[in-house]
Amino acid sequence: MKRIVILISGRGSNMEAIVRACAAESWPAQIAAVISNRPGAAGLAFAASHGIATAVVDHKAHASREAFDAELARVIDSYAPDLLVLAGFMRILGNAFTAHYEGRMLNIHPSLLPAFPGLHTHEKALEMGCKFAGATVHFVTAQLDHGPIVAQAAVPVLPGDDADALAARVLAQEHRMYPRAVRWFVEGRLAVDQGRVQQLDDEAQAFSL
Ligand code: NHR
Ligand code: GAR
Repeated sequence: MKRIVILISGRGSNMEAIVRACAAESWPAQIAAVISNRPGAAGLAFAASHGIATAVVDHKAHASREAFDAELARVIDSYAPDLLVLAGFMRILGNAFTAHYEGRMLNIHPSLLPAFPGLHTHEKALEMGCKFAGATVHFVTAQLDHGPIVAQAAVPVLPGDDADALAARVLAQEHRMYPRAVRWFVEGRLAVDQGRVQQLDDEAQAFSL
């Protein structure tokens, strides 16, 4: 059984989609813990109600980013994860942290990378007049939102969209794509070669409406 630790900061709907798929599809994996940097994160209650261990590592209780990263890694490693999943996790992680988990840490970012790394992606896509938007699952490296791409989901930008409407359309695709990508990892179906990720069964790494 592969052990998965999921990091959240808020609602946790992607975490919830992964927890449900892991159970419904009987993955050879278990969610060992859900950890939040925000004490009030709504996703913690869902995890606890499903019998999953939860923990909070509050970034505000640490004097520096390095101290936060070190405490977060200490708590994560107490659950001995094979895979670390960022699911709406909102703190930038330093080089020591990313090096420690390199090759076994995934993130979902709400844009079609390499467009719009960082925050406020839906506002930026609307501002640029993009006709498609989406989300990307990638391996996490030291460079923010630049790691090897595992999967992407594209959705149309529709006339009259505001950031909330676009975010909701993207989020529905995130909930299909992220569980699939995590399952590929735990089943050993991903190979990374020269920064590019191959799905070894030739399952589509492109998702769309
Ligand atoms: N860390 C590294 N090194 N590399 C990545 O690819 C990372 C990462 C940490 C988080 C998620 C990412 C996203 O998908 C992620 C990828 C937070 C920020 C941010 O600016 C940017 C990107 C992402 C997550 N955070 C502010 C900060 O100062 C705080 C914002 C807040 O607390 O609301 O850390 O979008
Ligand atoms: C998701 O859309 C995710 O892609 C995005 O935040 C939302 C989290 O929702 N992630 C980021 O913006 C990371 N900086 P959730 O908590 O319900 O999964």
